[in-house]
Amino acid sequence: MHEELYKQMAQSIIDGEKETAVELAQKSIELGIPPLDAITNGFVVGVNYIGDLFGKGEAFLPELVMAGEAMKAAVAVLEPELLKLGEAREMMGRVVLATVEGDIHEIGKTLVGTMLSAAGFEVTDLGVDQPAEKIIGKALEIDAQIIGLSALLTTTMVRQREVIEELDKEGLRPRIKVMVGGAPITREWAEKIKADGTSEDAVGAVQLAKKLVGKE
Ligand code: B1M
Repeated sequence: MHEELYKQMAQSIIDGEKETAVELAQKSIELGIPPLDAITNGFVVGVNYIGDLFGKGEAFLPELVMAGEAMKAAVAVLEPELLKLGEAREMMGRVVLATVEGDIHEIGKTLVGTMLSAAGFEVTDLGVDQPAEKIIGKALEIDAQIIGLSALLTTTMVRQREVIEELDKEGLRPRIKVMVGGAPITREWAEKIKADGTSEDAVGAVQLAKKLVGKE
């Protein structure tokens, strides 16, 4: 079902057609397609495809940028729908979310933040390229139970470890738990840097966050 629409969604990202991507996102809402299905079966397929081509040197930075912009715009249309799905009745906990220093990938991190909000977490999203001090400072300021760190580059994933080491140095764990994620992040990496957990996607991130605050 909706295979044709999903294909068009993927293609709109591959072509970097922001307006088309937005229209298709709106169409999926009208058709009653679950927003996360539209994202994962449609738009993500396109962004992964262009990412692979870029990795192989068969697509170039401007194409990656345009695909990223189109993806961001489509997800922004679907975000309110994702939030509506939340049947949160109680406050689950406070989360500070950020993409680590040196890394400007934001789409997956924002999606994780939206899903956490829908599940009842109070999310402070600091955005991208955030240094450890700022992330930890904000977590202390709002008395967060969880810090969520996203990294999409093999060169920036080490920054996740820096945040954890800094928290350890300050004696702030286990009071503040750390969850890590992003395309290059594996369970082995999470264990190696002594994170409290990782997940492959936004749905898993919500399950993990609930577990970390003891509200599974
Ligand atoms: Co970039 N980029 N990029 N990029 N980019 C990748 C990551 C890359 C794999 C592409 C490739 O070469 N195949 C590659 C990294 C290679 C590597 O490190 N091994 C790469 C590169 C090289 C670069 C630049 C260095 C390119 C250059 O300038 N030469 C540059 C880096 C700039 C910087 O950060 N300093 C760069 C720039 C960009 C754009 C700005 C053009 C754009 C980002 C736009 C934006 O975010 N506003 C972009 C994009 C779009 C991508 C790809 C194609 C797609 C990323 C994305 O949005 N995916 C990506 C290839 C790929 O990943 N397939 C690529 C969709 C999103 C929903 O998924 O972010 O994985 P994702 O998030 C998922 C999960 O990972 C997880 O849940 C999310 C939802 O399911 N998750 C978490 C994420 N964070 C989590 C946190 C959690 C838990 C789960 O807990 C806290």
